Amino acid sequence: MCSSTSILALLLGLSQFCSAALLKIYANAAYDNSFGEVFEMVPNELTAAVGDVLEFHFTGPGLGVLGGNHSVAMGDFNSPCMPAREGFFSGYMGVNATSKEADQVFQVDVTNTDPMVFYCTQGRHCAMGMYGVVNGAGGQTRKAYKDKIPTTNLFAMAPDFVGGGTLLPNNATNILGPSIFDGAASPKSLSSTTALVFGLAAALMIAQ
Ligand SMILES: *[C@@H]1O[C@H](CO)[C@@H](O)[C@H](O)[C@H]1NC(C)=O
Ligand SMILES: *[C@@H]1O[C@H](CO)[C@@H](O)[C@H](O)[C@H]1NC(C)=O
Ligand SMILES: *[C@@H]1O[C@H](CO)[C@@H](O)[C@H](O)[C@H]1NC(C)=O
Ligand SMILES: [Cu+2]
Repeated sequence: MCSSTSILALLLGLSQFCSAALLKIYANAAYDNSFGEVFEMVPNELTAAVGDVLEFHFTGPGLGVLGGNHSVAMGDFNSPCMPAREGFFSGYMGVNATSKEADQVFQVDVTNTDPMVFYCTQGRHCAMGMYGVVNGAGGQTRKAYKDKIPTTNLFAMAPDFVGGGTLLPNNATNILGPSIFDGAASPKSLSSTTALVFGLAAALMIAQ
């Protein structure tokens, strides 16, 4: 229930307590010293209420460098890295190498609290970890989805439409999504050392 008009809420200045939440999710490519290349959604498990908005950001080292081109689509719990029959798709978003984000974000309205899975349709990013679940429950959790992904060689499929959400100009710059590979570690940013290592690794990959 909304409690914004309660005296306590007013006293505490919690006028936003009952307004819809804007939940930012980062489709992020990163380099982790332990795991190597990391393709992730941050966060990859979240709870959302009807009226909330999911705002997808596409982040990483930038276009032209490994992993700088992402998307988000609603998935199907029964077919990993394949689109839901009716869902949403952002289209492909190149990461701006200066801002480390794509120049647009994709907002999706939460209209129910059913479990919902989302993933990046680019290449093998989904199979490599770039997926997440909203309101996971029962047999429809991130873990259950993960267990259905056969190998890291699975190529994702994209919907044949762009829609189900709204593309907006992105006003954020220099936000590198925090890395929590597979939900294991606590959020962290790339240190400059890690970024340097990544840059070298990326340069090597491009050179190959
Ligand atoms: C981004 O990826 C899509 C799908 O692989 C591709 O069609 C598109 O050309 C890529 N965009 C850029 C700018 O490389
Ligand atoms: C990339 O980001 C920079 C810094 O925010 C911005 O000035 C520039 O216009 C962006 N590039 C494009 C193509 O939008
Ligand atoms: C960015 O700023 C513009 C201009 O104020 C606004 O129209 C747009 O909605 C903003 N984008 C987001 C994601 O809030
Ligand atoms: Cu991706």
